[in-house]
Amino acid sequence: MSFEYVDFNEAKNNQGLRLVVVQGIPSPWSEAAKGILQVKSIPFSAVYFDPFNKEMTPWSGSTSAPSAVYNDEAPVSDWKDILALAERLNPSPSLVPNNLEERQKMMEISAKICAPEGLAWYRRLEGVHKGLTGEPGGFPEMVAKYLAQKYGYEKEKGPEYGACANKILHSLAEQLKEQKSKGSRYYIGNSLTAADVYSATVMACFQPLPQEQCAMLNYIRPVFEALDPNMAAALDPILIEHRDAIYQDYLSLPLSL
Ligand SMILES: N[C@@H](CCC(=O)N[C@@H](CS)C(=O)NCC(=O)O)C(=O)O
Repeated sequence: MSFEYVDFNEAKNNQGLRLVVVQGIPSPWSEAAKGILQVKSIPFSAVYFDPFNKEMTPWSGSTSAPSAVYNDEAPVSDWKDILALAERLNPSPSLVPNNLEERQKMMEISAKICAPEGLAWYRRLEGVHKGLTGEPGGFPEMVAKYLAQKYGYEKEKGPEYGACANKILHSLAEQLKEQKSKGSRYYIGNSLTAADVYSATVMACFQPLPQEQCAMLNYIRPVFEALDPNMAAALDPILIEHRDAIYQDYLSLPLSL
């Protein structure tokens, strides 16, 4: 299912579901939100997040992206709230298991990827640290400064960020291997859940899809591709195999950034 981009005024004046997304970067939270809506065939229009547009934040309810604004309801921007909104707008196919234990496990894995102090969070701070300390593979300095003040960068923790991300990569790979040994290619049970979508989309921060499929800003690609030896070792091939299978079977390519 495809979607179209509209400008801010059109988005504001429209009804239905409007999704504010990051432009030119496969930002995991934005790509996961698009993916979840597409898997569930929920129509939406997308609008690019503009941190300089003073009218955008009061409307979207967030200083970041994504945000989902449905009709005249209060906007939602937390990944859990966007998932809950999608489940409400179209319960089927459900990306949240019915079984309580499986649901808890699914939310636990998803939080490891999306929550503050999760995988995407630490990977971003790792790139910020490298950018601010002049190490290769970091965000350009201006971007690093912007992200540092916005997303909780602490200089003294700089060297730990990569190790924290690696630990999570390791636990995700372990979960996929355990599932594989039971004959499943999904994180939970035997069918697609939101955890699969979050994992597939966050891999862009470690091994983005080729430019033909993921036409991202040229100064961000080297940052997302930069892997020090520990991170390269933590990025188990099963994570990329899983990503490729989920994109092939459920998500849209090329990405629309
Ligand atoms: N709202 C998300 C987090 C969203 C987020 O961190 N968005 C970043 C992605 S890099 C963003 O909008 N960055 C662009 C900016 O801050 O200008 C959540 O559920 O925690």
